[in-house]
Amino acid sequence: MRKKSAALVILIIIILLLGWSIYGYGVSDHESGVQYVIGVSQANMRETWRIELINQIVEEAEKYENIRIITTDATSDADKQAQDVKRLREFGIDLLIISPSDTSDMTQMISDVYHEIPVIVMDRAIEGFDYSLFIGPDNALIGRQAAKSIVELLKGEKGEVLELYGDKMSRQSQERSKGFETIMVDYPEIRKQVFHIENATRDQAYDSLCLMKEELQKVDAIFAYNDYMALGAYEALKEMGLENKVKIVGSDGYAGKNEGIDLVKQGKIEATISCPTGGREAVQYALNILNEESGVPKQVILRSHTIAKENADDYLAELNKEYKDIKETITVGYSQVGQESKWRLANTQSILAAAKEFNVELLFDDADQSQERQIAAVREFIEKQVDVIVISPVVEKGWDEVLREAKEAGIPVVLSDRKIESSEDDLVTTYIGADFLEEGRRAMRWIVKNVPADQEQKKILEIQGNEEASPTEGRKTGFRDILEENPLYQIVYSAYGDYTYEGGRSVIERYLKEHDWDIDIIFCHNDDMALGAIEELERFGIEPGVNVKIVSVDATMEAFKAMAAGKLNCSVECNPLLGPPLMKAIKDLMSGKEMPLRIITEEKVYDQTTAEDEIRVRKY
Ligand code: GYE
Repeated sequence: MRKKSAALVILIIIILLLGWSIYGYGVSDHESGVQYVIGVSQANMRETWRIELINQIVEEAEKYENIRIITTDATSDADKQAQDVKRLREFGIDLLIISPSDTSDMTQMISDVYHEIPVIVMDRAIEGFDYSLFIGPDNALIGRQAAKSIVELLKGEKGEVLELYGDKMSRQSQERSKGFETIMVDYPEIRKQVFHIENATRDQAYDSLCLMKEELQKVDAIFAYNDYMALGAYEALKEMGLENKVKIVGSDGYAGKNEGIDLVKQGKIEATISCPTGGREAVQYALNILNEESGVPKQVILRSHTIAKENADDYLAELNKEYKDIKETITVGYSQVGQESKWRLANTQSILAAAKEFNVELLFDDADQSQERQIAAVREFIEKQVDVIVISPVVEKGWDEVLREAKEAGIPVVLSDRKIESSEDDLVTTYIGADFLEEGRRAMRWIVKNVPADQEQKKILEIQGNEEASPTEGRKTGFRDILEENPLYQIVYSAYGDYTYEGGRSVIERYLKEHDWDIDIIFCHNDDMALGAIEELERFGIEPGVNVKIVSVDATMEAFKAMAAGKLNCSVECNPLLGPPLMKAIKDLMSGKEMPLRIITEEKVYDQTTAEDEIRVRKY
């Protein structure tokens, strides 16, 4: 009897404690002025970069009295991570930051949460775009940087390289390996072999290499996917007296005793490739989202650096430096593509307005779609020693020479809206703009869903933007990614319309001169060309939007009006309002903040079902 009553008393105490902890949590925080509760779901607290991520989030959150952080550790168990998220939701969190488990696809679980509260996904991108913001490194770039470092160590000659790879499931490792391969493929004399270290720990690397004494006699360099495996490898090599023969490159590049930077300074490894976690940025963007500030991007891709003995101290100084006071007036040289489309006019307007709002002195040059004019403008900006140069490059190629001149002049270059192709990873500081590949995919996904092929071939006419422009290349490729999966659709004619109204009109005119009309769908790389095509179709008595379905990109006001009139069927958004995020990035750059590699804007897909409502709220 006594035992029973003791057990009952203990049970009551547990229930009271549990009740207090949940209730008490709510009450005490409410009184302490906590405005937002942010849940952080971490896949495990075993991998160092995941521990570093949580540390950075907690450290940054401590600067803000109005937020409370609750962290969970799924101990590498995907089912537990789903349970953790469920419990965090039951706590009533206002926003979720999640670093997904590598071992399972969390897309659906994250999508369900995203439809109720904002979600920031860290490091490992999930399928699709059902989240508020993705922050992570460019793992392919990390692989390329590691490969360049090893090629330099081997002087580009022949050699044996051992890749110490994390577990096979890790998307981070897969992307690094692909990046590593894109460089190594140019050095056939440097042979490489991959070795999987299941949990990617220092001890497992040490134990594995101690069993490979014979193989290691032939190895000249090791790329370890984190600095802990790099240290384990070093210790094994030292045991065998091979530490001076085999060169090691690691990754993560954290500061602190026996972390990557310290290992470089001790001479145990030759270099480490930094892999920023984005923890600080996650807290800052979480506040932007919770405060409903405009201009929050869809993706922030973080920059990584190669840290070797010669730059380790400078890199540490950079990490620990205080942000500089921003100059009274920042001077920016901006080279704009031209005035070819309504999108461009809205883009220019946004840049000019934001420059005023951010008190930036803007030297603005309109290149009228001429790269030659743009290069001349950049040289003028260098001459005038502006603080920052911004280019919206009319085409992707032919920029290295003038960008090297800007680099030599010590002037950072930011790309706005369009991208370039460059053989060097460090000529551009940051890219702010859209994901053109995804825009092309969205256009074709809409077609598959809304223009069913029903067992008969659907013929597509494509009107492309200007040749060799990054949006043209991206949209063309992305559209074809999905087209290939749907063989009942076929592009039967494709031509350039240069993103202008007249360009779109003349493509239709030319097609009608050479063919009887037999097109089911027109895909235009922007609205202006779609509107020009619509005019020409009507001239020939072909009912746009009915006899032929028309899909375009940009989602400008004119497109919504055409959709509301039934003449255009869909427009994939490409946000031109880059002024605010661009000027914010420039201010951050001038204050000495580390700039992301890419800032990708948030975009949606619109069609006739919502056109009328959208017209009332569109800003451009
Ligand atoms: O789609 C088009 C403009 O570079 C994304 O250029 C921009 C494209 C946009 O002319 O309208």
